[in-house]
Formats: sequence, structure tokens, C-alpha cells
Amino acid sequence: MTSNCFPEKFLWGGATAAYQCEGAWDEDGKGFAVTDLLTAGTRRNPRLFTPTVRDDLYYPAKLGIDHYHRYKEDIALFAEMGFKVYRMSISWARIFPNGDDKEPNKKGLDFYRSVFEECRKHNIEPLVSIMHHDTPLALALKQDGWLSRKTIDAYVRYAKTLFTEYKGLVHYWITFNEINMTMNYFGDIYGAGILSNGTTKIDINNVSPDSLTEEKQNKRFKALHHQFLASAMAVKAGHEIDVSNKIGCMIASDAHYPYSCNPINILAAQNSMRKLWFCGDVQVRGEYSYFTNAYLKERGVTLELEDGDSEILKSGTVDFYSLSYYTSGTDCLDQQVDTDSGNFNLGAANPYLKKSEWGWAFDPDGLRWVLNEIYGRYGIPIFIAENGLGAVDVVSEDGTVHDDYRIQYLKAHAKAMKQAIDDGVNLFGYTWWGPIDLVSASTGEMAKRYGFIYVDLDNEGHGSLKRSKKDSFYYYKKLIETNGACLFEE
Ligand code: BGP
Repeated sequence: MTSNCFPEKFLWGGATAAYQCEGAWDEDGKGFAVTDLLTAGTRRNPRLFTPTVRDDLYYPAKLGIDHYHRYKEDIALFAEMGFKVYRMSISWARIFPNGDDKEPNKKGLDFYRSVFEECRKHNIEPLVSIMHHDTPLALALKQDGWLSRKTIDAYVRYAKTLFTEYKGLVHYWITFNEINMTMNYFGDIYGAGILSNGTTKIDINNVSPDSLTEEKQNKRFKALHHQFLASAMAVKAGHEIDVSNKIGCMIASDAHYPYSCNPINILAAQNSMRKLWFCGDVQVRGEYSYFTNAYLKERGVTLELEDGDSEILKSGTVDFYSLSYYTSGTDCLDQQVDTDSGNFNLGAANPYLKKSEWGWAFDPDGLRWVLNEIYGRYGIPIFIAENGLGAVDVVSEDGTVHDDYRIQYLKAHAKAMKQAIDDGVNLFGYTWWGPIDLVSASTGEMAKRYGFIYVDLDNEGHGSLKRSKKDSFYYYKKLIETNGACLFEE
């Protein structure tokens, strides 16, 4: 008989990223990241990237949710929910302000040491993303970010510094957040720091043909190749520095279905899924997939491997596969239908699914499906590094947020995870995206809230920053306390 509980040591927790929550963007010696210079936007009003700070614009990374100064309070709240793991990222430019400085910034190293010690005090395991969207601006300005092989060296030195400095304090690492983001046009800013592509507007719902020229696509795939090399070298170094390190990839893994059983839609959906497999195959298997040439040819891309690259990729395959999952998309080539939304999905709208206020489809079954697909392909342990619901929250007269919609989202996805585990998938942890409200990556607003903890802050940076517990806070606490069993109580 299968039990209602999750596996005994299942890692429940939450995930954040430095530039979306820390603030203190130029404090204690920190340099700028490319993503620091993204302005606030909304769903309809895209964020802008400016290579220098403009006084007439608001940059949410400047303040974040002030986690830099309030991390103790925030971690105590995570501990109250019973977190076993806290996934967070280190800001590269806090450690090496220019990305490749001779010496690391001591104050940056000390800050993260204190964060990890705080986690340990509460028996929370830190899981660290070495890079989450934030290529140092100096490297972007100097060498077009990841287009240059010099950025590989800088990253590997940065990663080795972290492995050495935090040996014994951190055991779980992710080399790059959503590495497949680099394939997209907004990956110029979030993924690779390729300024020469001229991307200055993040309009995730309207991809202009001008952003998809062969020249630009070639640069993205070259940068992605460099990130694969950097990831493999970091994995190898991480294992050498501490054999007990567990190092994973992280791939945006939203499900993709054919809109109908018309074979052309089936082939289109298969092709969409290759956005995952393209990266997973390199990072898990250590080599490019059999479909690489055809896939790249469609985009007018030629991949140039240098001598020794293939060996490097083979020498640093990951220990686990981590993913973000928010929604699903469908592919439809045989008729005109509405399009869908989501940071990675621009497919046809699925008529069977409800959508969030930001147009992201609600599809827990897609999570079960994609977990099975991934596990079937790779057979290595899986970790859900991000999943969550961005919604507008209203503070009621009683001063709290009654976010039943978030609880329903959580329940449905947790049930899907349990079904996948019962299917036989080796899933060892789950971190809800944004356990505390933070700045949205795609739109740069606070109004799109994910948290179980409410932060009093608006889109323009006004508010007391006070933290308070939403109804979902208590539900997640119960879910963790019962190790999932409460899902089946009603
Ligand atoms: C992922 C990113 C996160 C996070 C999340 C939610 O793609 O890794 O950084 O922000 O999406 O997206 P958004 O903030 O745009 O709602």
C-alpha cells in the first residue's frame, strides 16, 4: 500500500534570487549585475534595460524587499513554516564586483556566511544557485558577457571561491538558474549579458522578429555553449573541493502538448520540448543531443566547438536535475487560436485550463507528466527548484491576506508531485518560488505576489516593508509538518 506521506527526508522549502530580494545593490562593495539595471514594469508595460542608472527611472533591484538587512527575520519565518531547505542565490557581483577582480570582496563573502549560519541555526539546509540571471555588468560591458570565453574563466574562479569558502556549510548547488533562458531573446539580459544584441525591452508576450535574426541567435547559442562549459568545469571543481557536494542543473521545464492529434501539432510539441532536452542532455549526459544540428539549422545557427570542449562537457555532468515548473503550453500549427503566456511559453492557449491574472495556465497534471518525462529520460534524482502562483493579493480589513487561491495551487501541485513519486520518480525536494513576496523577474513589479509572507511594498518602492503571514503560511506549515499527509485528509 502506498503511504500518504512524502519520502522521509523530503526537502520542503522555498526559493529566492539575490537581485529579486536583497536590495542593497551598491552596499558593502557590491558591483552591479546586468539585471540590476532593469526598470520596474507591469504585465502590459515591459521592463527596460539601461546600461547606466538613470535618475528618472525606478529600478526595483535597488531595494528588493531589503532581504540584505532583514534576512534573519525572513529566515526565522521560513523556520516557523518548518523549512528543511532554503534555495537562494549568491550575487556574483557581491563577491567579485567586476566579475573578475583579483581578490574577492570580503564583505560579500561574510554576508553569505552569516546567511548560511543563520539557516543552519534553524536546521535549514541551504541550496545555492551560483548564478541566477545576474551576470556582472562589468563583464557585459567589457566582453559582451557570456559571448566571451574569458567569462568562463571568471565564473569558474567565482564558483571555486564559493566551494572553498563555504565548504561544510553548503552541500547543494545549482550552477545556472534556468540555463535554457539563454536561448530566448530576453536571455540576452537575464541569461548571458550579451549587450551587443541591443535588447533593451523585456516584452515576454511579444517577440519581435528583429530579436531573432541569425546573427543574434548565433550569439545566444555560443554564449549557451560557454555556460555549459562553465557549468561542467564548476561541477568538476565542486566535487574535487568537497566530494559530498551535490551539484545540479536547473532548467525551465514547463510542459508542452500538441493542441490536437494532428501529427503536425505533435511534431511541433516535440520540438518545443527540445528546449528542455537541449540543455538537459548536455548537462546530464555530457554531450549534445542527436537532434542538435537539425535544431540549430532551423535557427540558422552553427555551433563551433573548440578542441577539448567535448571532454570538458563529459567531465562535469550533474548529480541531480532541478527544474522550474509554473505552467504548460500547447503547440498548434493547423489553425488560428489564442496565444498563451508565461516566461517560457508562447504557444497556443489550452482551452481546458484556467489561467492566472498574468495569463499563466494552471496545470498540475503537467507537473506529474513532465517529472515522469524527465525521470524517464535521465534517471537521476530530481528537485523542483521553483513552482508557485503569482497573484494580486488584497489585505483584508482584519489585516491579513486570505489567499485560498494560492493554497489551492499549492495543494494541486503537491498532489501531482506525490502522484509522480508513486509513479516511481525519484523526487527529493521542492522549493516554492517566492515564499516571501519579492520582485517579479519578468515584469519587475511587486503586485505579482508569490509569497506565503506578505511584504508591505508597492511597485514604486513605497511601503513599510513589514512582513506578515498570509493564510497560505499556515497551510504550508501544516503540509510540511505532516510531510504531505494533510493533502489527503479532506
Ligand atoms: C523564473 C525565474 C524566477 C522567478 C520566476 C517567476 O523564470 O527563475 O527568478 O521570478 O520565474 O517569474 P516572474 O517573477 O516573472 O513571475
